[in-house]
Amino acid sequence: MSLLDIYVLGAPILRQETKPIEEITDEIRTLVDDLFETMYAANGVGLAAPQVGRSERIAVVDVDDHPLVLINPEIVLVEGKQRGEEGCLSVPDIYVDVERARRVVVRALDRDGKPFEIDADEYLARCFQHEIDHLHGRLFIDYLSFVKRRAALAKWDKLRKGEKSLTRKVVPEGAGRGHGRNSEP
Ligand code: K1U
Ligand code: ZN
Repeated sequence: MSLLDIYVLGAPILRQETKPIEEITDEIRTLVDDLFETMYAANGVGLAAPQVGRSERIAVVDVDDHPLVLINPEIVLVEGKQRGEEGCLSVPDIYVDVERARRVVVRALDRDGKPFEIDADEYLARCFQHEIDHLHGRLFIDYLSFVKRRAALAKWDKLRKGEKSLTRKVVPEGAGRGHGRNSEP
């Protein structure tokens, strides 16, 4: 398994449509394993293939110690609304309130290519919507009003301090401070 670099806001791959998976090969299973390893090391609850520079329609999610692989996922039912805070491993240290559906039903293939459906609400539903958006080139900041989006982008530019690289290395726990809400100042 490998720890992959994460592409950050500004990388064209984050705005591209992904390609559906036709066949689950060993290469796809390796990508799934690498996505999990990278997501856990980055303290995330989800990660989608474009975030590691790949164009396959695959995401992984782990909310409450329940790892899930989503291959070619589709949202087949949406219901209600919820508002809550979101972060993104491709836009580290920016947290904003986003309105999402409260409940979604997602249809996908698992890592063996077996179809399944999952009915999710609240935080898991939010996570699915965030990850499936990544697979269609959408980012959480796209849901902000003009003013809030401009403020988020100004903060991002300030945090970047002229950094040119469109990828970031994930520093595993214990090897550095890392990113995230609970990181030390
Ligand atoms: O796709 C990603 O960028 C991962 C992202 C998913 C996500 C976060 C919050 C709401 C919906 C979807 C993250 O995991 S960012 C990390 C984060 O904000 C977080 C990590 C652990 C617990 C709570 C939040
Ligand atoms: Zn994200």
